[in-house]
Amino acid sequence: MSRLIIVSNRVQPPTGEGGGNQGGLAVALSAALLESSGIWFGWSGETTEQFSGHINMQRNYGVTTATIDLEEQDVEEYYNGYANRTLWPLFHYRVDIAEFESGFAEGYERVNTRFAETLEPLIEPDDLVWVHDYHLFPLGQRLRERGIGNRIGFFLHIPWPPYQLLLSLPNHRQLVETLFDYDVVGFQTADSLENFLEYVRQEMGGTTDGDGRVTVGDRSIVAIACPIGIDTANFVEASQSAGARYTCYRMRQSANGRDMIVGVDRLDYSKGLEERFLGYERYLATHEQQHGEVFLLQIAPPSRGDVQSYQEIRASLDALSGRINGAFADIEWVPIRYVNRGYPRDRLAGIYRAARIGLVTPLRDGMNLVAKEYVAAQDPEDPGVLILSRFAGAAEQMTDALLINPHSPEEICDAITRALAMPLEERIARWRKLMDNIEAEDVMWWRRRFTEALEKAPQMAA
Ligand code: GDG
Repeated sequence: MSRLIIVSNRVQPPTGEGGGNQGGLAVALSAALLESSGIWFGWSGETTEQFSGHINMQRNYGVTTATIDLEEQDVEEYYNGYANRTLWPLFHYRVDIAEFESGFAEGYERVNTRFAETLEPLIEPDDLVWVHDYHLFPLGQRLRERGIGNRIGFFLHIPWPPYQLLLSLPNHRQLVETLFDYDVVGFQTADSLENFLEYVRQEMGGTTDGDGRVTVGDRSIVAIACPIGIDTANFVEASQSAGARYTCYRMRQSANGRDMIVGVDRLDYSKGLEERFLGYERYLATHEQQHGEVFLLQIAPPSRGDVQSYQEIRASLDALSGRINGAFADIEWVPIRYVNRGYPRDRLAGIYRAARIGLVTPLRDGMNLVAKEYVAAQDPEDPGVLILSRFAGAAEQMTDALLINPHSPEEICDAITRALAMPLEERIARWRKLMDNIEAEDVMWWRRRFTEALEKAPQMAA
């Protein structure tokens, strides 16, 4: 087995709590690194006055991490700028809020070059290099320029936008060309893969064959749809832990016989939180007899607070939840419990299990792991119902959820009505099918599928 080098913007080494507080992705990647004695390389999250290229190597529970500090200007232009104010909105179809500043693009190029410069000496001839996500599109190209001939793969965690939308990005072609320095490029869904291929055919005159080979000029890569899963066994275990059971019990006590609907999301405009609140408001407005019988618990830990659009969505949700609670609450019942903080994984699992409905309404999402975690945490004998946006990547696999258009308050309202009335037999039948998929295509399956494709790829000459 080749040694694996994983590169991502941030690095999440194991914490030694049996994966208890580590996300599924980190658990899966750590397992792969342990097996292959690999290295996880990325930004430390810290800033330094002047970039030195100093690598901080650490070993945590058998996993080696290598991190570098960046300058404040790097963080502003590369991370807050190009990654999160240009690419993130555009790739989530929000060209209306994407910002196109040339300074951001320069910072993005500079940091990718810095990553390549510092990473290069760590790479040995037989290593597989696996680059993650939109922060690092050009990294493969920067490594090739330094003579790295190893197999290098790239996986995109967010959606790939439709061809016409991508044209609004200045220098879009330059960005897409960087993907042709990888051997394997993975997308979350068939839909994203098709959008990518459409761009390649229309804009680059490329050709595709039935085996996933994509050719432009003299360069061929393999492009695959490879949907990420969760660490299902670990999450099921977490949902049966003492912490989860206690949290579930406490939630049910505090629900006091009311049905709970749960939403868990990073506070991000792509997650459709406003639309969710509006759909629930519609439900309350049209189901007066249900007042006092149901409530929505929305957990939304803040993220990317330095970026203005994130400050705006936060203010807007504060106002909306206040308005809805003001309009409908009475002295013994509050329709929305809106919580701006995160919880440990086992407690989260207990909260999912206590909820009659998992309400997941992104306007666009690469995958959405919360939908999968909600299903994994359910009691098989009395499972809740997943309501899922058809615009989440997860909807391609999770066709037994109640699929809705999150832009329509009516569809959200009708799905809540249907879920609350759904007979046990139907709930079990739907849950079983969802669970079968989550068990079969878990995060280890995803990781194997990608690394096997990468191992099979013909090695290019340096
Ligand atoms: C990107 C893509 C893709 C949330 N609150 C708490 C908490 N979380 C955890 C969830 C879940 C993770 O964060 C969120 O994952 P998502 O998939 O829902 O969304 P993104 O953060 O946007 O992730 C996405 C993913 O990458 C993987 O490829 O699915 O489409 O956007 O695991 O549980 N975890 C804990 N406490 C919280 O309060 N412990």
